[in-house]
Amino acid sequence: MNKTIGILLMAYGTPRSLDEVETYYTHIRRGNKPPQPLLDELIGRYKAIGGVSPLNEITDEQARKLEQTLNVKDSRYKVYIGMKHAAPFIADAVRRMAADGIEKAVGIVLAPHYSTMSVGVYTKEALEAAEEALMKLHCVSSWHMEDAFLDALEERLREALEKFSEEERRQLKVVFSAHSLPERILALGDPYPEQLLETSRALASRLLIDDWQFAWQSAGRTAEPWLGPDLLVVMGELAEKGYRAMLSCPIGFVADHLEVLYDLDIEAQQHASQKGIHFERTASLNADQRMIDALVAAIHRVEREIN
Ligand code: FEC
Repeated sequence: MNKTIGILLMAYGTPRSLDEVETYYTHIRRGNKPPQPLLDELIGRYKAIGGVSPLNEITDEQARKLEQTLNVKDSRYKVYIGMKHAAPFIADAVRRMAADGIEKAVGIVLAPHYSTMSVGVYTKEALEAAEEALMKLHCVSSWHMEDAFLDALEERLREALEKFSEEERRQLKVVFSAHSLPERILALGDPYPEQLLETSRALASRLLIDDWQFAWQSAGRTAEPWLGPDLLVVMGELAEKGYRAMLSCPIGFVADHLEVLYDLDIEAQQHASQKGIHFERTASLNADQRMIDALVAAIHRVEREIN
């Protein structure tokens, strides 16, 4: 029997060049080509962050460190990357594991909070592929309250608070955020909003932050209603209330990518300067060792549950 445990590390994926943006966007839209103005706008956002997103490189680094950390005590783990919207796709990674003779695997998504429309989609694809390949696969559903994850974010918040003057800190709003989703998830009793609030409350309580709120960001460009309030709307309201300082902490994301480097660092930053607000954001976790430790803890939790 093959004793190697496969780890399916699932990530969003990003185009590797501007030429791949159309194929990528078409995949996100479930095979529907984007209208030209939307495609041009998306290409413009990638150009604004330097042409490509660093997401694939960060995912590779996270995978390398995860395998290294898992194998410190017991070298029986092999990490495979499977992506939602770019190659290697999730099902390809599962098939590669099976071809390598892996019989048992644990899957985890590089997104800490569970939603049927995000993590649920990754895990469904992975489980279907595993069933076809006759491989045993169990997936972590969420890891938003792992101590190591909260420790890493706590440190990022402390560092970012230092960027404000003492006077600014007297009236500063901390805004936790995550990717918005269509409002219809609420009718499904989706745990996503509550899990995000759990992480926000835990961090606020660790840092004794009273003045905080949660906002949604990066809503899709579709006709249906998306969860709000949107971060930019919140910023406008804060300016009207006399706030001059805002610290953004995008707890739903673990890496630097378009939704952070464009939506926060460019779009929200421009909005803030128009509103007279000093805007900062917490640095992304990327391949921070505590982030990796959080993944390891969540993987071991699932292993204990299945053994
Ligand atoms: O850096 C990069 O190139 C990739 C950045 C990226 C991340 C990301 C994470 C999440 N998304 C989630 C949900 C949706 C839904 C739609 C949607 C659309 C896009 C588009 C781009 C994009 N997303 Fe994404 N997302 C990233 C990039 N996302 C580009 C298309 C243009 C646009 O709307 O901005 C709407 C799909 C539809 O049209 O039907 C829904 C969620 C996450 C966080 C969890 C995760 O990482 O999986 C949820 C990173």
